[in-house]
Amino acid sequence: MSATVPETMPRNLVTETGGFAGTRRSQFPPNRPPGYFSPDADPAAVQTFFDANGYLVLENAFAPAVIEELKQETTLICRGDRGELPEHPKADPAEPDASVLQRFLCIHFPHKCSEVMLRAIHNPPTVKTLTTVIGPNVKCMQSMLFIKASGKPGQAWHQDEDYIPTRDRSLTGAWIALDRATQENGCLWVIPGSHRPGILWEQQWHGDRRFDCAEQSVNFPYRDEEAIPVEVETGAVVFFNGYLLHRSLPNRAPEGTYRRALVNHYMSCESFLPWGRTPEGDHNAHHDYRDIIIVAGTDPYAFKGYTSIQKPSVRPSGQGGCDKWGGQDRKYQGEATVPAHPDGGTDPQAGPPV
Ligand SMILES: O=C(O)CCC(=O)C(=O)O
Repeated sequence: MSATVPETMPRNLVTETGGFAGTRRSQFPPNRPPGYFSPDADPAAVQTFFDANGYLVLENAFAPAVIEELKQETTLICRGDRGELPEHPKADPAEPDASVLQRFLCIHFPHKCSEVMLRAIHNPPTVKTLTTVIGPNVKCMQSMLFIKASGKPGQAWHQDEDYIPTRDRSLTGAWIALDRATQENGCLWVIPGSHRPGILWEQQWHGDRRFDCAEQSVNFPYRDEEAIPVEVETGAVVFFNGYLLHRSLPNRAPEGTYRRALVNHYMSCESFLPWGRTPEGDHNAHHDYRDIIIVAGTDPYAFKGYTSIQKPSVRPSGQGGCDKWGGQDRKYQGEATVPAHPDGGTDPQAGPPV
């Protein structure tokens, strides 16, 4: 924690409750906490809540049949039926789905191999909300498909703009619940209002086995007790600003269950996207990643054209250690040695390999 709190630090948070208590009910309570909206909600109310808190929930954004299709597609992607994934040979047809799904925490860029995942990027209620919170011109640059079977770790506190930098702070995640997300199975936690100072906090290795290999943000002036769980029903979308501090905890639900979520990232078309290394000979200030999809309005930089750089990749779960990704000195709290790492590899939210 830093001693000085920026003047702009929000202290009167709009959110009053700590999310839904209890996780094993068949239904969440009918009275939602603030921040839960329906697709026909007043855009002004949506915008006011999002600007103040940095997140919101859009319930019933995806029809049950579409969620079912996305889940089936998730299984096909994991089995290698939409193309073989790096270091993950196509599954034997005799292997049960449950055993295949257990191998994956998250697959990056699923929309690059799947029409079904690509279509989800254009989901109309999602796009309508994006135009409310971002502006009329919106582009998408990334998708991540979390499978998160029971036993899999979460992601430590972080801000997405640390990984995907916009020039106007417009980065917005749209986190689609393919399964009901609860505290037990590792839902998102957010610190409401933490996006408002517009500061990217220092990042460090966490040394905590509850989390995957991504670093955690530190030295921010908020306490864990200020965080709230964002528990949602299947088909809801959690929108969150790229400066919002958020994390998720491990999935501690009974074995054989999942907390699947498809997360797509969007931003304004007006901003360049200096993501990944600046290409040789280019100026940093001109770097503009163009492997993007326009989902609303117009792109003022359409004259630059578009490209396709990314391919689906598998994010290391961190189970067994993070030495291959973060280096040999990545020790865990209270543990003397770093165990061998079966799935270490690439930076989990890395930019394009330019
Ligand atoms: O789904 C999760 O567990 C974490 C997602 C997340 O942190 C992100 O999309 O930035």
